[in-house]
Amino acid sequence: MIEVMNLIGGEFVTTSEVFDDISPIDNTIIASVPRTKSADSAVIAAETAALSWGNLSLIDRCKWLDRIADALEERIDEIAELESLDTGKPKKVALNVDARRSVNNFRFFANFGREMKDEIFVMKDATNYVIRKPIGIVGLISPWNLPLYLLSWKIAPALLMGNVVIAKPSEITPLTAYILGKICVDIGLPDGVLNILNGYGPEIGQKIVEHPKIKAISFTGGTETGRQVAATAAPLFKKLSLELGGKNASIVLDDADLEKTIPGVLRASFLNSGQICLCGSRILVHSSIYDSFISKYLEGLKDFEIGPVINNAHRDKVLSYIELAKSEGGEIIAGGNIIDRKGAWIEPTVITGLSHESRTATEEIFGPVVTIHKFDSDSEAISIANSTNYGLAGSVWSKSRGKSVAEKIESGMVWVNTWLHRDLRVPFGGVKDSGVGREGGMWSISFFSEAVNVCVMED
Ligand code: TXE
Repeated sequence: MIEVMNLIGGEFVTTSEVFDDISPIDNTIIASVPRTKSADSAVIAAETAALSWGNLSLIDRCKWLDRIADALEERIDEIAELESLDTGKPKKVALNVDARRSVNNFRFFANFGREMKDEIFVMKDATNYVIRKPIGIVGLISPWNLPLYLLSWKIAPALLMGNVVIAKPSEITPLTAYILGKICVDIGLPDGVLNILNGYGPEIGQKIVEHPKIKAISFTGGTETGRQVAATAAPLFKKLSLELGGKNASIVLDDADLEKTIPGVLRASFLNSGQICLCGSRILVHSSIYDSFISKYLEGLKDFEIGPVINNAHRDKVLSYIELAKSEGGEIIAGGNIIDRKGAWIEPTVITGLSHESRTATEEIFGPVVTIHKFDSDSEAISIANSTNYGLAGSVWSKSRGKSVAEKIESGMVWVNTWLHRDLRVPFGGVKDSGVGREGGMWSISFFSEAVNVCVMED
């Protein structure tokens, strides 16, 4: 059994009380996790490190990100193994999505830092120099679905811009953050630059958000939790980035190439057992190709490999939505049942016949469940896609009209004839109940720094 420890000021420490980390694969206890209730010692450690880390040159911090990336890459199989153990996702998904993209997050921001240009604005009689200063101590809080991938997405730019970090991984998936901490200590990252606190969200997560010396919060998680985080942080005037839930539409227009569309829409439906906020949990199909789409989609589903969902409680939440769908008049055309094996396994489930205004089709389920709806025109598809309180992502599948439809979707990101194809320079985030702010490329640089303008009058 793994004993997860907190990382505070370069030391691995635990707490008097610990709790179990349960594997979703077979419900065995795989680790013990510190139930941390105070952020004070991490804040002191971070404060001690802040000045020297912030005074390093940008280039020196880029080199540190490279060192972290290299060290992660050396242990990439171990990281993938632990991520698969902690989340239940298939090992190859843990390797190719979670572990590789975590390494890439550090490498990307190292290179991005080296290529950043000075921001200078020249007037006829003066010159403006934009300087980006560290914020100081930043709190980074991440969810259980892509544990290291989403936490590294925050840690890399935060460190790059000279901040010191207090990171709080999900209590459900603490293992890879712990490994990251060990790797950072092994390569000699200065003490207190990266601190990792484990524990329950409403306890240590809340403590991080409310701590007066933690000046920015980057949060990824559920919309209701995001609301709580915002309510705590806003009156303290903390910088806040919220990446929340989604109920994204995969829109299949009448001219879509189904040979390419079906695999893409299936992947958007069930990758990571549907536990990615970017997943396409609503599939909108033009009525003229609906029957052909359904038969090809169900055929393709037979070969789609998924893992369990994160735990039994979440499995039961997903099941409750399948029951809700039936009560709302939905027809289960595939799946719908628990898979009879140890762990939190549930069949990939496809539901038709529901109103797009039903609760099943408008509330986030965050599991292997999709609803499929017909439409007769592009404008109707756009209206249905925009009809939920969420606005995170989406995809449009069409030979000729993808971009023009995509531009009318109320969300932060839309893919055309692909899905989850990521260029880390682009803005990532959502609108409405899917969050506030953007991260990625310059958007991360901007969030994790305080821009100061120095205007120099020419003599
Ligand atoms: O979220 P939770 P989960 C969303 C996804 C789904 C959810 C699943 O759509 O809704 O996240 O992740 C901590 N103060 N996204 O269930 O419960 C908690 O300990 C401070 C969107 O983990 O919100 C955990 O570390 N922190 C996303 C983290 O918040 C608190 C991509 C998230 O927990 C807290 C991935 C509190 N009061 C998932 N309560 C996107 N948009 O990119 C809990 N936490």
